[in-house]
Amino acid sequence: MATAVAPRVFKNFINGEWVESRSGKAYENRNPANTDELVGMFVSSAEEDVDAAVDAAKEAYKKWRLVPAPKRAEILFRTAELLVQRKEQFAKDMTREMGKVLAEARGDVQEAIDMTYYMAGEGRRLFGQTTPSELPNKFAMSVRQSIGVCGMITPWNFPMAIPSWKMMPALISGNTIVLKPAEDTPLSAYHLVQVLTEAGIPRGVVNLLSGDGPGAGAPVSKHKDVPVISFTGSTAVGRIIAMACAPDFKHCSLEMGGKNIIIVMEDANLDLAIDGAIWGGFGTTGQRCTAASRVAVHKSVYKEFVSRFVDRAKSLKVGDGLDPSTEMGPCINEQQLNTVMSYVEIGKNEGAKLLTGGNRLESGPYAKGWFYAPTVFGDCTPNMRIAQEEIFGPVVTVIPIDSLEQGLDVANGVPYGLSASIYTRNVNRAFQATRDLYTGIVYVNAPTIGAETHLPFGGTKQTGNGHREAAIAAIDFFTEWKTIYIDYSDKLQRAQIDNA
Ligand code: UN1
Repeated sequence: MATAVAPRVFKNFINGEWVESRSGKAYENRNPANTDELVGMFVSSAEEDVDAAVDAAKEAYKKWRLVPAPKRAEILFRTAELLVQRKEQFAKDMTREMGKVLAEARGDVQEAIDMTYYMAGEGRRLFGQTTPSELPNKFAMSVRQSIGVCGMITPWNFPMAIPSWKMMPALISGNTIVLKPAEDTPLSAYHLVQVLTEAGIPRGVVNLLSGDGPGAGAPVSKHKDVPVISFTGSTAVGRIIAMACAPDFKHCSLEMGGKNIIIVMEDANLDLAIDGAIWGGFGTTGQRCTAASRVAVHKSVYKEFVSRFVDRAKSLKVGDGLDPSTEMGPCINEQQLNTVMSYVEIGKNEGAKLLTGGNRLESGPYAKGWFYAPTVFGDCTPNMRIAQEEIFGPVVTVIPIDSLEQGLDVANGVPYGLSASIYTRNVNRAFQATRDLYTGIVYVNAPTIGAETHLPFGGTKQTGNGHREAAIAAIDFFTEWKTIYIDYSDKLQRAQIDNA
């Protein structure tokens, strides 16, 4: 569809100014529910833009690290307040560029608000330790120190929440930022940066570059003046980033794939478990790294669970996320839709039983978007590819199990370890599961999604590399410990020797 007026071009934000990319190139950001709708043009950044952003962040760091943390916090408080004021507009823009339903987009903005207030509160804490020295007349303490320029590469599925998870702890700790948001969802990052600017973030402290991974993300991850990289995205890209960081021993936090599970025991409240499996499996069109893409169901309730779960999946209303009656939006783009379609073929070929869905939605209101029907495979075995690999779409595999022990084996028998859940009314089983599920997050009688910002977020195995986001764990990543000893004895005191 031709547009009468030239579309708006959203620029990079470098050293406190909105600037063109050096190449002058830009790309289209389109609505995944209606590709006729152009959300905006965004500049395509390359290495020279990255260099300019890093230079600005490096210069700004000299002053920002010395601003008292409670003062830095004031800017974050104002940012959170502006986000509250603009929540509705930002949520609508997010739905337009990402496709998630409006209620979820509001939740995404809310998650950024929560994180921003939380980290603002840290401005008057950032606790270290004081502890007695083993020697007389000697004082010992540890303090957190900032590190420098932090490169952030963020995904499209939580276009504002995830940038906030990285930016707010980095900022409160005294670091400066170069943010490269996903190519599909730069507008939400743009809004977040705009609000930080209005709240008074000093020039150069936050820099934003739009563009694709190879063009703009890779040069950030390799840049010699960027000692910290925080990435959320696929395990395949995470591996490339880790390798880019390795030669310089950059601090590197990776949040990657998941193949999360809901275990439904025979004593579960089935109504609750079905609600949870629908929300966990099809919320955000299954495009969460925490999505419940597997459900393991005890054989004694398997038949009933499956028939009711499939009925619910069938009745989900798919459509444009701005329509209040829509329950599930489109896939983010054509490539993601193709991935979903190819996994559905894989599932059929490996003998899984397709119980509903399995097709693209293309007619009528779906003609201009990347829509796919909510899909359920039953009678799956734990080693099928559709039960092992992350699909990142509206596809749930249901696996029958005989016992809790088998459920736990199935749960742990994947390369990922982000989130897991158990539905049971037996407290002993619930506790056993929380102990034996080897994941970063465990839920009891709740689905695999819905993490809160003041608790650590992340996973084991190929989901992560040992770091956690959110909570104080995020501060741990964006600071380094400095241990300080002050000897006021006026003589040489030798630890481990003079006190023996
Ligand atoms: C993600 O899927 O990348 O717990 C993040 C949740 C959300 C965050 C998900 N609060 O599902």
